[in-house]
Amino acid sequence: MSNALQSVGQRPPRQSYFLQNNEGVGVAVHASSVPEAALIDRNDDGLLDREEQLDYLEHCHQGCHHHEHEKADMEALRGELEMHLLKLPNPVAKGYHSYEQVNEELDSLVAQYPDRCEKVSLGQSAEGREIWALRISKDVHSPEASERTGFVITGCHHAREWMSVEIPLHVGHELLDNYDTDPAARNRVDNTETWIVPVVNPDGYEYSRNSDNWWRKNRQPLEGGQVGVDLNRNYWDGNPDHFYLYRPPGDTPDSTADDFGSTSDNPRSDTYRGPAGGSEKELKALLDLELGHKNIRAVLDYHSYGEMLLYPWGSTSEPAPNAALYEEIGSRINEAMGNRYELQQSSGLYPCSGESDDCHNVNGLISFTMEVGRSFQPNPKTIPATCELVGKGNLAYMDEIIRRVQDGSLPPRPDAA
Ligand code: 0X9
Ligand code: ZN
Repeated sequence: MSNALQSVGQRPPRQSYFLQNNEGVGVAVHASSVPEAALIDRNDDGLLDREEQLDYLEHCHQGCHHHEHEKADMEALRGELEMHLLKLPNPVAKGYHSYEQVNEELDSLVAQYPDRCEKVSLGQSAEGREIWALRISKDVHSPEASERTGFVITGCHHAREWMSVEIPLHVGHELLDNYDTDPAARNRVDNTETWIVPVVNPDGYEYSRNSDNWWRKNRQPLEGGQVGVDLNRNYWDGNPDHFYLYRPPGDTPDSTADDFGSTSDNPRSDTYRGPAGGSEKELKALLDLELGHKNIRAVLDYHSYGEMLLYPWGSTSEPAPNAALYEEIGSRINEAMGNRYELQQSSGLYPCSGESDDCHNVNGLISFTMEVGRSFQPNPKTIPATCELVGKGNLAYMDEIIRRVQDGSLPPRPDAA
C-alpha cells in the first residue's frame, strides 16, 4: 500500500485535473488535495477518465497488490474513488449508521434488555469521542457474567470500511432479540460475555463520512502537521519479547527504505505504523479490555473488503503453532457462510506488521480478521444480506469456541488465573 508517486515526466506538475463523472462531465480536482491524481492520469492529458480510474484501482491502489482470491466490485470502487477525488461526501453514508446513531442503537438495546446488556466506554479516541462497547451476558450485572467465556467483536479499525460497523451491530441484535425464541441464541448469551465494539475508530469514521470517504487511519495529529496512524499497524502489547510483531528486525525507525511489507514509517502513508508500538489511544482502550480480562478467549475483527477470513500470522509466512486449530475453527465459520469466503493465513494475502491478530494470538487469544463485502462502501441495500450471511459465520464462531471451552479442546491463555 505504498503511496509513492511515480514521476509524471518533465513538465511541471499540474495544479488541477478534470474528472469524468458518471454523466461524462468534467469536474475539477485539485492536485494539492489529491496527490494520487498524477498517478491516475497515466496518459498525462489532465483528464481522469473512467478507464484510468479503473486501471488505477486494478493496479495501483493500495500498493499494486492484486490478489487472486480477493473479490472486488470495480464499479462500486470507482464510484467511491470519485467521491474521494472530488472530496465530496459519499451519498450512501446516510444508509449506514453514523457514530451517533450507533450509540443510540446501543442505548435502545440496553433500554430493551437491561438485564442482558450494558453500554461500557472502553476509553476515548484522539479527538475525545467515547469508544463504546455493548457488553452482553445473562444477568450482565452479576459477578458470574465476567467469568464466562469472553468474546470481542470489533468493527471500524479502518475509517472507510463502513460495512464493518453494521455487522457487529447486527450480531448484537441477533444475540439479544432472539434470546426468548431461539435456544442457540440463549446458549450464547448464557455462556459468554460478549463485547460488541462497532466503532473502534470513531474520529476516522466521522471524518470518512463527512470529509474524505476514503480516509483509513485514526485522526491523531502527528509531528510535522500530518494526521493519523493505521490502527491495524500499531498493535504492540508492551511486552519486549513481542516487539518484533510491531517492528520486524531489519525495519528501522524513521526509514521508509526498509519498511516491512505493507507497513510504513512515513506519517503520510495510509499504513503508517505510528510513532511507537501501541501508541494510539483507541488501541490502548481495546488492549486494556482484551489482555486485561483473562476470561476473553476469542476476537473477531471486521474489515472490508474481499470476502476473506484471515488468521495469524500476518507478519511472517511461517505457520502459527496453532495454525491447524485456526483451519478447523475457520472452516466451521466459513461453512456457516456457505463457504463463500476464502480462508487463509493473512500473510499469504500480503505481509504486514503491528496487526491485531498477531498481537492477540501471541497472547493466547484466538483472533480472526474478516474482510466483508466487495468494496469499502457498498450500496446500503446490500447491508441486510451481508449482515445475514456474515452474522451466521460469527455465531458459528461463538458456538465453536463455547464448545471447545466446555470440552477442553481450546488451549488456555498462558496468563489465565
Ligand atoms: O491491511 C489490513 O490491515 C487489512 N486489510 S484492509 O484492506 N481492511 O486494510 C488486512 C490485514 C490482514 N493481515 C495481513 N494481510 N497481513
Ligand atoms: Zn481494514
